[in-house]
Amino acid sequence: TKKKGFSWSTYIEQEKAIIAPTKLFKEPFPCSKNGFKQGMKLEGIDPKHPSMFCVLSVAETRGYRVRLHFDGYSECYDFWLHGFKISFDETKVVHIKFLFFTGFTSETFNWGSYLKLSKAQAAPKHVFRNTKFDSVTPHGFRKGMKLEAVDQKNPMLICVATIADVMDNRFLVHFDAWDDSYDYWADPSSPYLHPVGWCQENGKVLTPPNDHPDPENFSWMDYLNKTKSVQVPARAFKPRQPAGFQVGMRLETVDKRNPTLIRVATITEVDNLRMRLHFDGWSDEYDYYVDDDSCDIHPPTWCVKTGHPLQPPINPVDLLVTPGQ
Ligand code: MLY
Repeated sequence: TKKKGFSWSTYIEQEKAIIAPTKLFKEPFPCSKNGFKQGMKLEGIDPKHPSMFCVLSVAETRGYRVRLHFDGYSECYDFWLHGFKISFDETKVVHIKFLFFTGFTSETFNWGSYLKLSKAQAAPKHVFRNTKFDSVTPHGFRKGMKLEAVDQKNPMLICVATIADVMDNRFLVHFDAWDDSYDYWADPSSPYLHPVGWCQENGKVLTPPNDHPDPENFSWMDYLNKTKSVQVPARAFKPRQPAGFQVGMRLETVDKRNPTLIRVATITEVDNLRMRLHFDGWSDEYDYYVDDDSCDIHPPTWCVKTGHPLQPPINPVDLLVTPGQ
């Protein structure tokens, strides 16, 4: 028998389910075409090492998604992004820290000669999201300022942190006296950031800098004095509210284990700003948690509208092997 294409309307009717309303998604449907083409080169942040800006090539495009490759590295580090998530700032060339092809170091690297040498085209400016749009409101986060931040690699920990870099409306959070592998980019709406003194006020344990001589008796006042630094002003923090997703809503979501694929999923738990996603028809062991502003979740029909394949739900019955066959 020939398989028919997946249809959201049929599926919803059959399952008596509800779809997640488009308005709940941070970036619902792109309003322009994806302009990235295979082979184009650009600068980007390494998602596994966010303090590093790297030279990338577009390896593949799928509808509005782009697979990016680190020049000079194995394909196993490739990662997927949405076209409109890729921002651009030409002044950031100076940030390239991590180059690995013969002939260049981060000091001698020069886009002009690199493009000539590799006979490649730079991704033109107009295909990037206009980051200036995001940077209209000035905010109180400045380089060197201190704050209390959740370590996203160890989410139970709230730690002493510093703003290490600022780019448009985003800034890099670094944990004091730790290496930069825990760094991450955030904006003022992040729920993971708090002003100095927040832990104490809220009865939470604050993890002091890794090299603190007397971790039991950490004092912000002494530390700010000693490091001659100031805190991020409390008014600069603008933590976002839950988007309003509810248990049972259906959506399209990237399969974490195989990010090439987007699947039909159901929200099975909502906990403030986080939710648990279940892939329809699959075992619970593949469920995973996302923030409700994740760029890996999309409203139903996103794939068909942006020209990306959608993996339909599997019928658990299809997985059972009939004895004797
Ligand atoms: N010992 C653990 C936790 C490290 C926490 C680092 N944070 C505070 C930046 C580890 O090494 O993974």
